[in-house]
Amino acid sequence: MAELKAEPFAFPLRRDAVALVVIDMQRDFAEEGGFGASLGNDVSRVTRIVPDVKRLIEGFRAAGLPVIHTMECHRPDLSDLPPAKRDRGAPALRIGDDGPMGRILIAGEPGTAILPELAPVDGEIVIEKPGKGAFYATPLGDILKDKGIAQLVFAGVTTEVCVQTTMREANDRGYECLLVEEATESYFPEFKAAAIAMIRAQGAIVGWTARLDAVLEAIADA
Ligand code: C5J
Repeated sequence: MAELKAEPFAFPLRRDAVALVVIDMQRDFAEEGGFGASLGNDVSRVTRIVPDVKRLIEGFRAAGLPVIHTMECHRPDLSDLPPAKRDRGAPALRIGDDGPMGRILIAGEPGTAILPELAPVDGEIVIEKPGKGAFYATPLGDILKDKGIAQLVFAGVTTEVCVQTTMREANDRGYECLLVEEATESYFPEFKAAAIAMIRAQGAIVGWTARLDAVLEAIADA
């Protein structure tokens, strides 16, 4: 076991049982014309974390540790899209509509793809998820069990929606969870700060948070 400097106290890193989960680093959340922009958000906030997410992914790959990617997306026939999700709010484009990067948040469309700089390499698992949490209606739980994974390091977007939802799902399932602060982002800086505070409050009630350099150092040494 290696000690990783984290908040609210050191994370007991287990090299034999840790995986990185990169949540929804998709064009639809990071580029003009996608889902995030259609909701009126400043997507440049997401683009800015790409170099740090890349460093994290490359650190895990160099250490020979598993990297799992998720994508929020729906079937082309929308059979996994609850009307309550499609109808919510007043976006310029709804899920399933035709946009400049293809149909919004539909599996296989160009806009739904993971950003090319962060694209999965051969052998990495990609989870397509219809919900905000990555455990709901996906094989993620079974895959982690098969691989003997007990600790999850998280990156991706958005901090308070899909990242935090997945961390809470994982925490309830018994995983030790850690969020890398520079490798996650929200369209709302105050929501990112609040999510980080909520996660590590009350003695890591949802999990730990740590700086990118501390994570890279610990996984290289482990
Ligand atoms: C959202 C996500 N925010 N990946 N999705 O709708 O956080």
